[in-house]
Amino acid sequence: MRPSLSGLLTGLATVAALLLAAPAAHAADPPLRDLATAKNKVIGTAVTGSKLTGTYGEIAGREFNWLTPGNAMKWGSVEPTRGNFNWTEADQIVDFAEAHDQDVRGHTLVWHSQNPSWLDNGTWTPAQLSQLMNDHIALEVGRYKGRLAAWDVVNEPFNEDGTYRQTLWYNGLGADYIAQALTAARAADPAAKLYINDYNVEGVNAKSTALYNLVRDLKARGVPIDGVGLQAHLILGQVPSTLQQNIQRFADLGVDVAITELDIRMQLPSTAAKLAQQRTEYDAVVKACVAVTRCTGVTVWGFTDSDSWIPDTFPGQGAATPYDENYAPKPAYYGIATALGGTVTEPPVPTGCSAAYSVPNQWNTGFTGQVTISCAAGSSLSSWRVAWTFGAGQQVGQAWNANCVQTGTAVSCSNASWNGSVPSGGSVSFGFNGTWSGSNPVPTVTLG
Ligand code: 9MR
Repeated sequence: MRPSLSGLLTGLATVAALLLAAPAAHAADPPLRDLATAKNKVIGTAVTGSKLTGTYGEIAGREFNWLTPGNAMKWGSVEPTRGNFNWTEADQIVDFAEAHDQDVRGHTLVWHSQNPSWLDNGTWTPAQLSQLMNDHIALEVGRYKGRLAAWDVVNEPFNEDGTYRQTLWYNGLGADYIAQALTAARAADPAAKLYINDYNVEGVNAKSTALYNLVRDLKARGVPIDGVGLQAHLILGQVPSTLQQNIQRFADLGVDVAITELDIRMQLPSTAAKLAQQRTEYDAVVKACVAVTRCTGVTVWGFTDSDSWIPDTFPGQGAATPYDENYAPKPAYYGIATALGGTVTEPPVPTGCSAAYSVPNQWNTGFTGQVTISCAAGSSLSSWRVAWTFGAGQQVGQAWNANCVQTGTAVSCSNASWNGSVPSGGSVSFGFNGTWSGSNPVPTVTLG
């Protein structure tokens, strides 16, 4: 179907607006990791190993100087059946980190969740349990000895009221499993910083006070404990007012503090107002860490909304991370940047329609490209064409949801018969397979 003349004119008008308002292809300059380093802090993200390529890998490497494997180092991932190990994803992440001059936080050794079923379902005497735990720590920490900066040795040991969580470990070994685990980890890698990590311990409350008392007692006994991880899975509008005070009281015990899993979730759909509030709250959390010398830094639990655990676990909620699903930095990104002392040039509030290019997947000589055409409130399109130049020899192959042609280095993709219309506040995506060699830089796309 051919677009109508009036549709074309609307399209042209919105494209003209886009040219004035298109967000910068790259976020802040300098990247977050440089800002953090200047403040003597680190900025990290949880990552999925298989995604560390294309745009995801580019952002993870450029913006962050710490990585935490989101799942790859958990017991259930590395030893799914007893005695059979799978280190593929964990190794991939550690290799990526070393290639990008990043540190790695190992996550996590002793937890009640994501254990292999052979472990959860086994019947163990205390002696066997202790042996299993110590062997696991010796093996996993030993494997990465000298390569990891820190380990979340014990994860989530407390209930909300500050009592110990009844777990495989607590029920079998008593509260002393924590001291045992820390001691085993220190023996396996004396250089790694050893942490206890928990959630809902960001403010001063019963749970964080239990953690505080535990750390104080472990220190008094000479048990190796270097730090406390405050996960910080927060809800929009509910950042604890005592966050900085709480960080400070742990620091005063003589341990480091890290914010290890920051995200700030909201009820969907996200709106400009909610995203602005989220920015303020990201800024406040990072500032609370910057304000305390022994707060080492902040790790976000996934940097893009497309790699966040929130929508699966809390249906109807999401938009919790600093980048949107198409890898565009959100206001929250600028909140982090400014809290780290950056003076960022922010893109203007989007108006009109724009096109964003990303590489969701890349392998040997092939890749998948994705382009999303989005219209801000008040603008719409009835047909579209996106063009770019492939400057590094890339070649478009099969496309879906668009008709693409490449002439020399010039690529032009126009809407399919069914997706020319992009409503106000809506978006349309298309994808293609391509080939590359040498490098595969992201081109600048124009919507026209
Ligand atoms: O991000 C992780 C997600 O992919 C897993 O499905 C989930 C299972 O519990 O674990 C997530 O990470 C958790 C982290 O390991 C410990 N703190 C809470 C995190 C969110 O559940």
